[in-house]
Amino acid sequence: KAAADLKDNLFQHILNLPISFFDRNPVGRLITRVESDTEALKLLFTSTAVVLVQDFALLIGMSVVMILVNWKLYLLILALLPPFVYFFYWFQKHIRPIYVEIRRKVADINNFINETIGGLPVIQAFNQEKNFRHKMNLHNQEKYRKELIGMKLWYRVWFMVDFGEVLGFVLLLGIGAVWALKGLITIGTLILFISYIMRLFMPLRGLSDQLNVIQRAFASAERMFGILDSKPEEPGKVKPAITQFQKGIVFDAVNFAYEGREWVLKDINLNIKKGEKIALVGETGAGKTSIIGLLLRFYEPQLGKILLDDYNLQNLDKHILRRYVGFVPQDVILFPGSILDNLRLFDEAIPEEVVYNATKRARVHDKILNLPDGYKTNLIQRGINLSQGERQLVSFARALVFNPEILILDEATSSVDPHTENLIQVGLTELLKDRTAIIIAHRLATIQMVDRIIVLHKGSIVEQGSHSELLSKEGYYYRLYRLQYLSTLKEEVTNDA
Ligand code: DCP
Ligand code: MG
Repeated sequence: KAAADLKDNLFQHILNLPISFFDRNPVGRLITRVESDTEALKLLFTSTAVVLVQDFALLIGMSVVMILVNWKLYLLILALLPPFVYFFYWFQKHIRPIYVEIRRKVADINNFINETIGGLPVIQAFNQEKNFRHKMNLHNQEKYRKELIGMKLWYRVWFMVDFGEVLGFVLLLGIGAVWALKGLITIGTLILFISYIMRLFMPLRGLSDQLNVIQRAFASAERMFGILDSKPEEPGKVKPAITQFQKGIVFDAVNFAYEGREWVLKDINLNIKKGEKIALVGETGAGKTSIIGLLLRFYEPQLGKILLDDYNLQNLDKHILRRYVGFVPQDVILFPGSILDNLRLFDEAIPEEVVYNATKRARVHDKILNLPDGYKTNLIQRGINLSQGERQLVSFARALVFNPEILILDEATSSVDPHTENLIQVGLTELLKDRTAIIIAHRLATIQMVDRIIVLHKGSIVEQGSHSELLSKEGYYYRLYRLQYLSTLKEEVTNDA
């Protein structure tokens, strides 16, 4: 129960960690923490704790008998104890960091396997299986080397216990025999002590065995607490009484960088009124997705502030913020479960009718019905049993299911064929009538219906205005548009030819 609770706690903690945490901690490692590290702790509680109590009771019981029979002889044996205590102390001090490293290596290996298998199509297509096998081998060897160091330390302890047993035996036999000859003790006492000392070392050996498990468990615990200690996202304190998005979103002199690297967004000032539809355009890496990451509070800006209806996002309860927002991420994210589960994110309170309504708007309803199990079709491995475009449409429909006031589309339909995209455009215009929307698109033809186009260049806003305004300016947007327009024209010409 304790292990299951711990697993549950860890998982729930991870669910609430800020997205930036996952830039630093690869998934495979976290899986190791949640799954196998908790198991190591479980072992400590299930087997070790019981054995420890047993061994300890045996030690105490035998000590009592020995003291009662002959305390002087007992003291003699007790003299062996300090070096043991010291040795155990020495052992645990040296073994812990090694076990911590072994756990880290295990996590790295799990992560490597995870990411390699995920990328298998690329590895096989380029015939590079042997490189990955070699890399895996390196990981394994490193772990093996660490295990070996631990093992050697461990054998020293074993050796020490064995040696102690023999030493105790010799001492007893030597001194005890002399005492017995002198008549200080009886032969019976001597025999009792000799048989006891052998039994005394059994729990001690057991104890040192357990010490191994304990140290491994502590190493695992240390790694787990590393996660539990990482701060979950500040939830934000302000819970506004009004549950209605009223005014708009304001970016006020926002500057942002990932993890102390160079600025990705520089002095962003942006005022999006409620009901307004804006588009973010700009070349790859300009910072479009980053702006959205800030708005959803996946990341916090280092300078400046973002306001939603006069509430500083930093203080606003993140759940309230996110209730307003429907988000279609640039990379489609699907979960193991049916398409229906994916569309409503396992929230069974959402009626199926609402879901169908959304999928019809996203032009994916018929496509889903054509699948062998329709809406019950199980998505495996992040939806590899769907086409890229179908996945995008499901992701898009999901945002519509949640019927958000603010819709954020990050390249939501980039893999969808032009015909379907056109149909979606028509549906979207109608759908967005009373909503606020932020749309990122590389294909400029798809964003001409928005109220305002924001052009980003290297993290700064360089131009903004409507499609026709920006064209007449003959600046960045004009050049972007001409490039795309010309290339489509060329295509048509070659096709006609
Ligand atoms: N970046 C980073 N760490 C992350 C994500 C991004 O350091 N976790 C950097 C890489 C980019 C810059 O931030 O140079 C801007 O990234 P964006 O994702 O905001 O770029 P765009 O969305 O504009 O690019 P694209 O059109 O390719 O999606
Ligand atoms: Mg992007």
